[in-house]
Amino acid sequence: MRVLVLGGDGYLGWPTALHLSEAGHEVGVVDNLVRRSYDEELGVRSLVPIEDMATRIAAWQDVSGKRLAWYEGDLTEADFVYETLRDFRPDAIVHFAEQRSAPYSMIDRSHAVYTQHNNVVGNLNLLYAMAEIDPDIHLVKLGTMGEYGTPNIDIEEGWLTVEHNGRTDRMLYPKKPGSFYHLSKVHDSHNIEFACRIWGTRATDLNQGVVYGQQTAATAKDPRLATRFDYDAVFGTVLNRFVIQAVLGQPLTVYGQGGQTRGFLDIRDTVECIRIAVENPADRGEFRVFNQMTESFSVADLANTVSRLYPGEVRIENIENPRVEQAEHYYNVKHTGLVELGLQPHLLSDTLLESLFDITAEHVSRVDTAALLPTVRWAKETPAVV
Ligand code: NAD
Ligand code: USQ
Repeated sequence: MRVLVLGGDGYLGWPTALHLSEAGHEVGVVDNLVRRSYDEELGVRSLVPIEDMATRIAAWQDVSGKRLAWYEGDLTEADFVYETLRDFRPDAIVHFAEQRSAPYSMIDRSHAVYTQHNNVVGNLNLLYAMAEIDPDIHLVKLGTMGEYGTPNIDIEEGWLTVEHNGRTDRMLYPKKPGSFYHLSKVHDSHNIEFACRIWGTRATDLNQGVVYGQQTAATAKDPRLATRFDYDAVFGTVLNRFVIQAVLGQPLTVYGQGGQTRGFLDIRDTVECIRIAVENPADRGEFRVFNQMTESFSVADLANTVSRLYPGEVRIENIENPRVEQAEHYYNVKHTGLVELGLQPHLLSDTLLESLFDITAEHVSRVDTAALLPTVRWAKETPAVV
């Protein structure tokens, strides 16, 4: 198949592009490289050094003999989106290309507006271009488990059958997200479902949990193929951060008491889930939703696991939670769709954590420890009464 990977310079997009290429697909990569400029804005960098796109693509050709097509541009510019689709003529589009940090979206008004504009407008341009150029294209869109929030009922895969006053309907599962970033994904999901309903678009929305890990079979083949590994409090995700904090001898920053529970998956499962979704397309007009996670853990469980497995001393610190989120809650998620299509999950293992300790130790001198502590707060100070 011809597969266009949007956001192909990112943490997950780059390994996915390689995985799809290795599986025999013709792959095109699209990115505006904005993720690299967030690093400059925040004064941080990936723990593992990453190459520029020209070097990455040349390295993949050296290693595999396969070419990747490269399109540099911004999805919020409609002309660029239309030209890219006309040129590459994809059978499937994997859409990772969004601002994906919850804390970044909560810095202030302008970061919230940027996040929602970037994500919602980029996705809407894409839906129009697909419908007008080739409505048969299958969109595989990265959503997030955080769209659902933490409701006090079981979380289904995207849809819920509701009985109300004696009548029944199948509705999109109600959403209660926890940041302006997570909200942008809810807006995207609604726009995609509407496009499927009115234009017959085919789409798979992958509500992915928090990803951990840094290597896949393809990226491990050459250091020039490495993907990014973020440790800072804005872009670093929780388990990756705990691993890095342990190796640095810094306290693991558990927000609050750590009773928050989330869905997680290994980066090797991310790339495989995408391959499975691409190779098993949704039907025309179908808005298909999969919950892309393999296990649930509380933040406290994760900190204790890292502390148990790290060979040195580890300190766990319960710091004031900078976010507004439920401290303790029910969490029971249905996630059978991808397993039914053949996913064989890599569950969190001692060997994976040990390999992450080694990767971190190799690059530890690149860390700026000041970037580890959270500075973005969800709550607003109450304005003074005058
Ligand atoms: P990332 O920030 O590393 O990658 C996103 C890429 O998209 C970046 O390279 C960025 O430059 C590009 N991009 C952003 N806006 C763009 C635009 N307007 N036009 C073109 N390119 C643009 O993020 P990631 O961790 O690889 O996440 C990828 C996707 O998966 C995101 O949509 C994210 O919401 C979702 N997701 C990530 C996680 C996780 O734990 N990392 C978990 C669940 C869902
Ligand atoms: N947390 C800590 N300590 C830390 C960092 C985080 O206790 O040092 C807690 C947070 O309070 C939160 C949980 O860990 O309860 C997860 O936080 P996170 O930063 O790892 O993940 P999140 O902000 O939810 O976002 C990440 C990705 C995002 C993706 C999402 C999947 O950045 O792109 O959408 O995971 S999900 O959480 O399922 O929505």
